[in-house]
Amino acid sequence: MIYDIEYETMPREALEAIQFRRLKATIERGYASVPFYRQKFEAAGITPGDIQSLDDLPRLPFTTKQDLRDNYPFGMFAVPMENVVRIHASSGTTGQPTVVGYTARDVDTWAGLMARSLMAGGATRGDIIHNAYGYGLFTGGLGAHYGAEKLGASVIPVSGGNTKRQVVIMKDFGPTILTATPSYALHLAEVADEMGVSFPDLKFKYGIFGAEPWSERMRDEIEEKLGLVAVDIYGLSEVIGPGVAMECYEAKKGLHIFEDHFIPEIIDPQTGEVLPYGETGELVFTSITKEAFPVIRYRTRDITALSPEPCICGRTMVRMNKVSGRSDDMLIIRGVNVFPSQIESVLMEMKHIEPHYQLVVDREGQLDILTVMVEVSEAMFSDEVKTLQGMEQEITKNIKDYLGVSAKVKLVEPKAIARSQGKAVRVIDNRQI
Ligand code: DLL
Repeated sequence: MIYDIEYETMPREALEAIQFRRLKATIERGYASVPFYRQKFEAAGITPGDIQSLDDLPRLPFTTKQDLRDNYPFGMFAVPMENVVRIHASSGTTGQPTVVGYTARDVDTWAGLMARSLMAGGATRGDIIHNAYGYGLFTGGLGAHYGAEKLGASVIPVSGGNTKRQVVIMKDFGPTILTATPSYALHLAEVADEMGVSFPDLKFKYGIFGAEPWSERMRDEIEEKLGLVAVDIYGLSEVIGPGVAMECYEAKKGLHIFEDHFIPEIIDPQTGEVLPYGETGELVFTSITKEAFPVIRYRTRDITALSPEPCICGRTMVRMNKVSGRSDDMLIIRGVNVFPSQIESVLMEMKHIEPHYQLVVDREGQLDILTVMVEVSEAMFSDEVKTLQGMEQEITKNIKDYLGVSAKVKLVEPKAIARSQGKAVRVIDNRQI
């Protein structure tokens, strides 16, 4: 029995009453146990007693990634170390890693959330879950693993890498659910193909993919190549790991946020002002049940919008749109803002293009130069150079027409772009060097 499931269809008022009670407790504990929060509150002239309703949440100061870094490694923990049973860390591609901790109860909460996520994504206790998220400091592997066990499914803890061996396991064990990053899922299918294994003929029904942005067009591509239903899962280490929000397989349209544990807000990233439903901005989360590492108004830097529209699955929890990218991944090319996922959408519209691409940004003088490297199908590449040139021009035109950005397009041979076992590296920004 997965506890907490009743929250998913609760009337708004009842849910908000629970949220407020939990929020109060989190704020009081954060204030009492984490010097950082006390100082921040004091500087803002606010005490926990000033928070009288959910509407008062925006009065609290934000917490940023930099704040977590300043308190590296354990300065944000709200419980003594003897109560911490697990430590994870985010990869820290843009600086010092962020370290997060869990009490035994937090691990249990997280497992419950992941079980609920897997269920929303189509998994049942009768399923065999091939878990190709990386195990280790990254939260993907262990997060999905504990959730699968909590659900009562059978989990294969295969992690990322050893791709050929994974294909053999998939063929022999007959897993029915695949959990992986979308880019690694595509790589699995590609290697299967090289080994003469038809991926769509395997037993997979659902793929639960996340940890990196992927466009709707990429979803179509994956569903076709892998022969499964692809659903999106979202989360971040600072908030708990995967299992913060999840698409339902019924609608596949927006991710239900587990609001009995996390309160979402969308803010204008420039002014910090809270934006209404439907407007796109930066996602902010307050955790309301975590013990070891509570976050209060944490700025995720992820860009999305919230929708309270009822869903055909019956869940009443607010949905967030697919994350288009992080504000720090946004490229500003000669004044035009563009996310890699938007370029992905344009590329995936075209025939003979493979779902493997990389964006290279250089600076020549004062000008930013964007080069889009994308693989084309084998047949195309062996064709005449003239055809390739025509295709490059067509992609350049489409990118300009749809996104307003001038890009150089370079078609490359199949498998020319490095494959990743976890999150794909979509952007190489040479401007920072
Ligand atoms: O990526 C947790 C996770 C694991 C989520 C497995 C889903 C599946 P971090 O390594 O801390 O945690 O990275 C979090 O990844 O702020 C987003 O920018 C991005 N991200 C995560 N899920 C999605 C998604 C895990 N579904 C950061 N769509 C987040 C787009 C995502 N971006």
